[in-house]
Amino acid sequence: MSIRKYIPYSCPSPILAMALLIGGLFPAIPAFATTEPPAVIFDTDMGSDCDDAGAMAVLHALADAGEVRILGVIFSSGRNRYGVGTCDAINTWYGRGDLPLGQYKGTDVGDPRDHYTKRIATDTKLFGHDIVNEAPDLVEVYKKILQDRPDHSVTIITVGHPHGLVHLMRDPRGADLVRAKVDRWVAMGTGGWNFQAVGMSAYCEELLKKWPTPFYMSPSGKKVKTGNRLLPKTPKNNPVREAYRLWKTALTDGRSSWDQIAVLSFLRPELFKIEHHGRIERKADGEVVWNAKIDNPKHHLVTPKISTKEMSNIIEELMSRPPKTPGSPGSSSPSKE
Ligand SMILES: [Ca+2]
Repeated sequence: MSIRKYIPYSCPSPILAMALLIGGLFPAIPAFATTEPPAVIFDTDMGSDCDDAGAMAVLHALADAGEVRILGVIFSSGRNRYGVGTCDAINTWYGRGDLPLGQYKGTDVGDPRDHYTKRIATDTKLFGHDIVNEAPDLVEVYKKILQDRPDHSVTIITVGHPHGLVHLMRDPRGADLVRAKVDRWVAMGTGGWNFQAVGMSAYCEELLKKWPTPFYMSPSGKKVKTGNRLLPKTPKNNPVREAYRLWKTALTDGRSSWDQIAVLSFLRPELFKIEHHGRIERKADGEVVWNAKIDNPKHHLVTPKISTKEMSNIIEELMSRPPKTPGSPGSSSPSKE
């Protein structure tokens, strides 16, 4: 349990830095910050690609290892109701079926294509979960989670279209809570999809302009293929395995790992390099890019510093770990495929 592991990127405050320094120099003195893993709200567009399921598996595996505490899961797509049920199935698989779940109630943002979530979400018998396609409004869930947390202690990780953060900031109480409770926002993005496509472009400028906390962008993952080596050997009622089985040929050929890398960029910072000078900006054509020439002190770019193969091995292993406390019936029965 290293101090570094519990201070991803940077120390959130001078007081905390001093406490950790003292704790490091004099191990007999307890450093309070080392006893609590970082707390994360995970915001996903589960359904149009399978790396969201892989990222949730990585997050749960790290939670099982005591490296993170998951506070809740937000499903951001308004055009596919079953993503939220798939999030519940995955939470249930890892013994966290009672985690708060939020859902976008509008229909203006989201990928209508669904490769796997309806089949997983509606099969409550196989996966043992209880939410199919309905959860409370995401702004209310964000606020409920944030209001009970210590100041500047929560990290929001978005691996889908982050318009929920705009709705949260438009809510006066939500904006106050973001300023008080959120330490940073980590986003999978740049390029066109998450910040531009399927309705997100209407929110992008407002989000980049108004978001008040440090913002870490993770753009990497296309060449890092996972889901086809160890994941197929996990039980058939593992909903993460099922997401990869149903998403084209991901379970046999693997799939890019953008969303898993965004999770690791926060929780395994030793694997990444961070550029601090630059800013995330939206070009006239809507594309979101990193501009290294102009600095926004709150903006940071995070990219892997290990090889594609090393990253792939780390993610595959994390995605395929058995749950520490399985919550789904029959989860210990091995797959025969
Ligand atoms: Ca995604």
